[in-house]
Amino acid sequence: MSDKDKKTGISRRGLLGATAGGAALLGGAGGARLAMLGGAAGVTAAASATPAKAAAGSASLAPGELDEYYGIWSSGQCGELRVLGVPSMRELMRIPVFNRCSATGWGQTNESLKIFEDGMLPETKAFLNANGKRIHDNGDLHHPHMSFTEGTYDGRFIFMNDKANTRVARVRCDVMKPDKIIEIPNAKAIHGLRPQKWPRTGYVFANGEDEVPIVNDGSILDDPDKYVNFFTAIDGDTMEIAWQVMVSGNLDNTDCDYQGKYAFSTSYNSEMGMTLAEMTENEMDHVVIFNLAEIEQGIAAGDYTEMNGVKVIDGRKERNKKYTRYVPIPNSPHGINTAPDKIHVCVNGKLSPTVSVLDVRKFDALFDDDSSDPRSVVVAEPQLGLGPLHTCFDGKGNAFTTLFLDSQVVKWNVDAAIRAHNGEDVDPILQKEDVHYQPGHNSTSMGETLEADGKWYISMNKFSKDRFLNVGPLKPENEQLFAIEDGGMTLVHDGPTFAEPHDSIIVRRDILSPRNAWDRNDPMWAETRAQAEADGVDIDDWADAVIRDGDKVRVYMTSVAPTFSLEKFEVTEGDEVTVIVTNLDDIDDLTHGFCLNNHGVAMELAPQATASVTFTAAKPGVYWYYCQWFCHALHMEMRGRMLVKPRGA
Ligand code: RUQ
Ligand code: CUA
Repeated sequence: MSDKDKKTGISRRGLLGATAGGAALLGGAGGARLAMLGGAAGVTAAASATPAKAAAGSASLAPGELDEYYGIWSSGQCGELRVLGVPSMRELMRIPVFNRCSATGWGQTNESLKIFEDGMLPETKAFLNANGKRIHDNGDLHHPHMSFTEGTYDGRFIFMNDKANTRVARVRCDVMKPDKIIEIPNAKAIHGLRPQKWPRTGYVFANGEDEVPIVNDGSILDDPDKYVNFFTAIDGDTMEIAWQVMVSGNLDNTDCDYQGKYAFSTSYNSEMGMTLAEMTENEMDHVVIFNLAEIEQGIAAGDYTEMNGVKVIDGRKERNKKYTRYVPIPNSPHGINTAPDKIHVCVNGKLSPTVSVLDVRKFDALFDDDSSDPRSVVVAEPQLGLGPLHTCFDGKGNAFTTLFLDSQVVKWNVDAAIRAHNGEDVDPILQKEDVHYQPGHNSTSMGETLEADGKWYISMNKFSKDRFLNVGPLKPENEQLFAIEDGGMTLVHDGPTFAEPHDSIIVRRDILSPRNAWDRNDPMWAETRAQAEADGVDIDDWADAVIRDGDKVRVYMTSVAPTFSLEKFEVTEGDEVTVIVTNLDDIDDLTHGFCLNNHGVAMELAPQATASVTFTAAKPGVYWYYCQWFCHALHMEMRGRMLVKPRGA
């Protein structure tokens, strides 16, 4: 145990034992579940909704108590979104987005495949179809951010990037499922992503990280002059591309102001080099500032090139100082974070020990006079430590910056840094804390909004090394939660996570209120329901039907715990079979599933959902299907048979 652990003096077990946890367990969710299994299915779990009241600085909640915040987590190369409770750090949900999910059938159900396919570029779709593969079902999900209205989270959507396959997805906060997954044209490897904060989202800004030849048709490899990068603005309401800006340098992270005037991206490799040596040659890279009004006017005036159906503005360095300005920043800057004071933007130096503080009020002058010195917007550049990657804020004028190489977080005061920059003898650094180990992102509760409340700080650490039991060559990563409300930093949680706790936001719980059951007429099921109607099957009632349509068979059934409306059906070897199931149960947490033996088929059926899955009937025989989500005391009995008859028999 390290000194740090001893220092916290907070025992989670002690707190659990000292409260009325036992009573809460019986009267709360546990009790409701027992009652339901016994047949009293009308009991809901709502009785457990004791208001959360975590003592300041304590991460422990008694059983049945709810967290004060939703933590919205990315998962890096897992491609999914995760939901945690903060401060307990209990993992509440995994939401498959870019990945194929065995439990829910995401990436296999027709409804999810439609979302993947609707957002695919035509050439990707053609290529995948020609090669017998319907979708890319992996992703690298780095940056989840909620939609904003007037500078704070509005609980509508969560947007996120997929670096692996150049996509942006949107998750609906009412049902916590994706409804759009779009592939971005022209750009390659979407990395930084932020929704517009003011007046609302509005735009979702997305950075293309990897440069590509302007005409990327396989004829150009080693001609650096021909390579460019793309900054993309997506309309967050329609999820269509609004416009793109062609830039110089690899775009890394992005953020925007609280005025609705500018977006800005860090950029490494201003050299536009292809090898490591070439990429790190310059001492200075840059931040690109995008002037939103000028870009919109440029588009309206026709000052763009159309590339693959997108209006692209040329904002390359030294081409046109109307749309973009390039601010030199030392050295390969990475994270970029706007403070809740609405004024300051912190640019994290990565290979430089500095964070450069920009003042957004100085941006107008930069665009008004294109001979002005771009460095005039830098109002402080404190030396904080080695490997600064990301910064977040407490809403009280302080910033927290992760130091990757030092394995520390540094807490510092923005105003003091500005005064020091102006020659005053003050040290902006307030505190340094060790974290374990190599932190990348960090976040504070509500910290990227005007409602930053300075209560909790998360350090997302890339390495756990010796911190946990050895599980083989592949180690988990590590997350640490600090209580910061009293002005200090007290470690209250330290726990492993699977790849990769890349980034997170911490959202006050009153902002989100997801549904407990689907609306039968939700757009997610619209196409499937239309097919049922065309087939004359009323899936709103206890119904079953087997519709044969050439070699296609559509099998309809409904479910009420613990039965499917159809206990058996017959198809022929090689048929293309679509099974459509409506879960008629509308009780909280009464999810069924449909899983078919030896066909690689399974899907989730949450209350009131209608989901469907299509497969080819395998070799002749009897195949059992069953409900794979534990739903009832007779869950094991919730099953039926598919008979596959020999073709030609
Ligand atoms: S970037 S570790 Cu992909 Cu979020 Cu900074
Ligand atoms: Cu229905 Cu298990």
